[in-house]
Formats: sequence, structure tokens, C-alpha cells
Amino acid sequence: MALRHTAEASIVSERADGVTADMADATPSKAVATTGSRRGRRTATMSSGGGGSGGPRSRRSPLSAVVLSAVAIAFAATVDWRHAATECGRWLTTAAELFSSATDQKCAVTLPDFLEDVLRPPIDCTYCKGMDSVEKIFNLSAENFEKNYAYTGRPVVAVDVSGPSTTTFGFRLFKNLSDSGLMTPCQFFPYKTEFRTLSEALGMDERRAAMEPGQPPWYVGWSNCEPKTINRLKRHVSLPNFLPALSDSKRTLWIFMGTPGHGAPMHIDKVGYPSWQTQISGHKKWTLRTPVECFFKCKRQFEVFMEPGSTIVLDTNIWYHETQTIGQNISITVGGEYD
Ligand SMILES: O=C(O)CCC(=O)C(=O)O
Repeated sequence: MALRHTAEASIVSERADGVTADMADATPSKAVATTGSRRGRRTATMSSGGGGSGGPRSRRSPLSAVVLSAVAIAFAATVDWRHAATECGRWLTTAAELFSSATDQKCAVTLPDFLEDVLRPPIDCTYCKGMDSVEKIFNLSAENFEKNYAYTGRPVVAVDVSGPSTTTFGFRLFKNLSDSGLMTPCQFFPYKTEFRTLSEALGMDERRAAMEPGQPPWYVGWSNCEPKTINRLKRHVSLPNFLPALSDSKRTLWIFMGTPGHGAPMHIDKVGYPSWQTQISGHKKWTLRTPVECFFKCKRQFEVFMEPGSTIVLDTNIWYHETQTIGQNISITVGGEYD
């Protein structure tokens, strides 16, 4: 979305300073994209000049019109239209790829928060109306999930009383995979830490990783999108069984982990789909906020406390959210998107 707004803003400024019109005059292939604005500006100039005051247009003879038309036709014949069309196609493909990679990634395009707020399209508040807490459901079935939550924008927590079925999904596994080149993230969020890469984070002093007293706190997150990595991770953890059967939910796995008191700051995402996240170990508090346009239609803030084995499902494109590890232990979660 930010990309679209940026593009629109630059078109507006080009129109305002007149550069586009001049460039389009000199570059026939660009004229296709900017015809609307050029034509609008020319018409305005011509009507003021030709409105009876004897400007250049009112003195033009039919002969000059014929000559001008002939020159225009000759000029058009010299343009390599096939080449121009290929170039146009190439630019459109690149723009489409950029846009789709931006929407595939969490926060691929980062703007200052106030700009994000001003530029995003308004959100329809139907999804939060009448909601006064985030429901927690024991053994959520696929049917219940699909009917009431999957596509309604209403968050839900699925509680699995048996807890997570893993004891191996943790720092040691991630470090081993990273050391053997099997964990190269697509995106890495260092949050407030000094780490520049995931391997730097996983290479932290063992005492720090174990939260020994006096060691600095840390919280990081990253996405795994290589099938080989995802398959290795899936040997150690089972994904929620209530997600829509046909959903492409296994393309990217996100891991967030860190020490008590730390987490992700309040933000809203621009990702393709709603997200799920399972708490594997430790405890985490989520704070959800409705967007400002829903402040008078919905409750503004919700808190959700996550325990091992619970899965939160949240459309992070319409809910502002913030997380914080609570309790005494490191919080580790795995998550993804579903369509
Ligand atoms: O789990 C976290 O700490 C952050 C999650 C998040 O911000 C997200 O999924 O967009």
C-alpha cells in the first residue's frame, strides 16, 4: 500500500512542476503513461490563448494543420513501437514483482509510524463491532474456525490443553541449523538488540542465551522460507490442525523468541494474509488495538495472554499489535499465514 501511495505522490508532483509534460514531449513511449495530465494542461493553455485574444492558435491556417499532421504521422512512423511496448511490459513486470514481494514480506516497506497511519486506506470497522474480548476456544475445530474466525477479522485463541508436543524446538536446534547453513532467514528483526543477522543473534554468549543474571536481555524474530529449513523445523513441532485444509500455510514459518519484558513494539502489518502464531514455550502478552477510525465503533484495546500450546489467530493487517514476554522464561513461538 505504501508503494502505491508513493507512486501516486510522485505523479502528482511531476504534474505540478511541469517536468512530466516536457519529458513526455521528448519521449514518445512515455507519452502513453502521461497523456492524461499533458492533455489536461495543454487544453487549459490553449483555451486561454485562443479565447478571442488573437493568440498563436487563432492565427494557424488549415495548411499549417495539414503540415503539422504530416510531420506527426512521419514521426510516429519512425518510432519503434514494438520496442517501446516491450520496454513498457518490462517496467510493468518489475513494478508488479516489487509490489508482490512487498506484500509477501512482513513490513518490507517501512515508513515512519505517523506516515503509515496517514497513508493506509481506512479500515471497515465491522470486524471489531460488539467485541469485548478475544475468545479462547478449547480444541477449536476446523469447521468452527473457518465459519467464525478464519475470514472475519475476529481474532481467536485456540487452546490445546495437552500443550505443545515438543521439547526440542528451541535455541539449540536453531543454532545447529544456522551453524550448518540450514537456517538462512528471509527477514530478520533484531528489535532493540545489537545483532545484525540471525547467525550473530544465535551466536550470542551462552550465558546471555540462558538469561544468566547480569546478561543483557534480547528479543528477535525471523522468517524461514526455504522448504528444506521448513521441513527440518516441522520435524520438531506440529502446526495447528484447524487451519483451512487447502490453505497455503506452510510457505513461510516465523519464529519469535526472547527474554521477559521484551517483544515487538506496537505496529500494523502489510502482509498478504491473516497470521497464526503458536506459543511453544514461555508466556507472552499480546496487546491488540483497533485502528483510529474504529475508536468510536469498537473497543479500542484488548489484551491476550498466551500459554504454551495456545495459538493466536490474528489479521495483523487490521489489528495494531504489540507483544511482550512475561513470566520467568524465554518465550518461543512459531507462526505463519493462511489464505
Ligand atoms: O510475536 C511477536 O513478538 C511479534 C509478532 C508480530 O509482530 C507479527 O506477527 O506481526
